[in-house]
Amino acid sequence: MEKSLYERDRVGVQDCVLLEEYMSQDAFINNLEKRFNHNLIYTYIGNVLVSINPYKALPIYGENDIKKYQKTHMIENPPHVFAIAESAYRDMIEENKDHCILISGESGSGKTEASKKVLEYIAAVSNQNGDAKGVKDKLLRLNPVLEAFGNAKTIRNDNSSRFGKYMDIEFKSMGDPVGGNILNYLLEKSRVVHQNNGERNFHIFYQLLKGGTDELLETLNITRNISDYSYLTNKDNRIMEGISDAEQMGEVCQAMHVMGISAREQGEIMAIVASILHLGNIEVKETGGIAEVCGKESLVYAANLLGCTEEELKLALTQKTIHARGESVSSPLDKELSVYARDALAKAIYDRLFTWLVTRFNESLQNNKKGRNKVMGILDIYGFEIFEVNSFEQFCINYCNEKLQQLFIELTLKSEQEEYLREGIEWEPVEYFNNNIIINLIEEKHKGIISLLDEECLRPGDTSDQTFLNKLCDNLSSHNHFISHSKAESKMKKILGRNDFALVHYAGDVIYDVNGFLDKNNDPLFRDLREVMSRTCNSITKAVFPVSELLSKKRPETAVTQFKNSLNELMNILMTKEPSYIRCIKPNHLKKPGVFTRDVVHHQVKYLGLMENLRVRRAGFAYRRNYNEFLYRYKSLSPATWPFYKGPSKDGVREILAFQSCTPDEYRLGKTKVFIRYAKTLFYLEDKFQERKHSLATLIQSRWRGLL
Ligand code: AD9
Ligand code: MG
Repeated sequence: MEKSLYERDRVGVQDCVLLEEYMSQDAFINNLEKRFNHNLIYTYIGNVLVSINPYKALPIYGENDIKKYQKTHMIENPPHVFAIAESAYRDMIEENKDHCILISGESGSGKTEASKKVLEYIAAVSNQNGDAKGVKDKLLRLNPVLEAFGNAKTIRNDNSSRFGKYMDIEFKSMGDPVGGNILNYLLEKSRVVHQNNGERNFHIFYQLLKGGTDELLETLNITRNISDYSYLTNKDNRIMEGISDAEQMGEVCQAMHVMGISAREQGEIMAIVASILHLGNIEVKETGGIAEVCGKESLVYAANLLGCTEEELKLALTQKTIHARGESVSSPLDKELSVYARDALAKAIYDRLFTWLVTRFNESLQNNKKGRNKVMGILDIYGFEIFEVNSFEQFCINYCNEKLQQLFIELTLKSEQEEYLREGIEWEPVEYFNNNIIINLIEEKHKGIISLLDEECLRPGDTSDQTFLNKLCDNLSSHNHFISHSKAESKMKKILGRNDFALVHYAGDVIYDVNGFLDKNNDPLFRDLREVMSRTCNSITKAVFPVSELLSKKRPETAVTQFKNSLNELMNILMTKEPSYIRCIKPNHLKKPGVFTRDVVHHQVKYLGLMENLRVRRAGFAYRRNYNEFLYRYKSLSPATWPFYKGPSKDGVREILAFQSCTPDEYRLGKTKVFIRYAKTLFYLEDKFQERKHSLATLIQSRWRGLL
């Protein structure tokens, strides 16, 4: 176990801001590795927590650990996710400020686990007299349901969240939780109909098949056999080691019950889940270019469960009706379009069911008491992604990370600036890379990538992913952060295909393949299907396909515009709060404990912008401390303050620094705090302090011996 903030050789430095080798990425990673090898998975960069996934259960989250962090300051204990939670929670109550904890990192790095630890900590330390038990119970029960419907096994993580989540917890002034609200982002709905090798569909499908009662399965006309369902059997690896789908089904149902979802509603939810499995089994054949549903059984089951007639569903899956000037004309679909329509329906139903669940949870968590409460937000959102092939989803995710990076820089600089102002210290400009230029490239009105994509999606006539790419190249070629095939330098040209464009993100270059951009952005669901769904007897399906949507003359917003708007709303929410950051890193791609692969970590340090973090944090003053605290620790370092000192603490600190020959360049004296510019100054003082402590201890011992 670590002893002090300053212990730095054996187990590395707890706060990288104090690393002596200025800015070296290698030194930074060495430090993380040293600590990881001692099971010290947490390290600070100032008040940013870096967390490395240990891939094993560490005994650091027990009741005693919670107690250890309760009512303490961050510097009093070793770095920990509890320290971040404590500091945000305490500051929220004492300073009456809204807080948010922003968790980022690549898939499998431990974001969701960290968010759960924050929740558990808050639940443990708040409202210990128990009258908010109901709300706390709900907050803790949310995750199993959200994970059942929103998580899946991927090659990177057996329990990968396939959606972004921002959750607000509301507190009364004394710090008791009274409610909450969740915002969900961009569920990866394509997983409902297709999974890559070694991956699974969303957990709930397997949980239902393995854990549903015989009676339920009979009602839903489903078997326990995963291989009976084409949406579940595209690939291998269906059974997840160590996790029991059957057991989790029980937990999910119980959690839904606690969240106020009635037995009838739960029945409807499971009917929808099963109907999707049946939809996937509907086979389509083609005669003379006209699609025809074959194998009626699945069609009948799906229609029954959704609450429409078999005929209605069949027609909507095989034809398209165009309404114009009061008349409607139907034309048959070919097989390809019909399969496309079927899959689009499955995806849409699932996606809307997920949002319905979130809405229901929000109703259940709503705090009806009037009055302004304080809020703590937790953001568990996808980190920067760069795959072999990067598509529309990576574009959205990386755009989101650009926004979060911008927010980080703005908020950090803002809070630095405010602190300097408060302390009466002259503001010294910090050099950093401002990623506004990339955000503008993506979201600028009329000229940015999003506008150009929407334009191409809404433009009548012959449009395709290729025409979109041409449009990007025509409009953006001169932009420094946009690389087209024709503009690419020879090295890049080799890897940049004809369907690709590249963006120079703050975290590095990413090549995007335009294939599928238009379709994913338009996300069409034929009107015939929407109409049928709006008339179903399953009240959830009916509610999530409202008639008003059919009547509306307005074109629905494209996927990217919806995402942009919801991100901007999120930024506005976050801007008003005091942020804390948890940056998660996975130490290897093998999901194994004890393995620290430098290359793998290096890559993430880059994509998380951690060196940029460090630079911004260290640009001004590496270290700051209250006069009283500083004096208390170092008073033995000057004859003016040792052994007794009664004057103002600021003067005492000045005496200490002068006696230790610190130059004016090394520090500033603010109104309540001393600011130390370099880590080396602090280490110098600390070494002196340790020496002095040692010699004082020896002196006292020898006096005692003399007395004896
Ligand atoms: V994804 O973007 O949703 O795919 P996350 O959320 O970053 O991803 P997650 O929290 O799900 O990753 O962690 C992945 C797995 O690592 C967990 O299922 C645990 O098995 C393991 N993990 C993560 N953090 C810890 C920890 N602090 N202690 C022990 C951990 N195991
Ligand atoms: Mg997750």
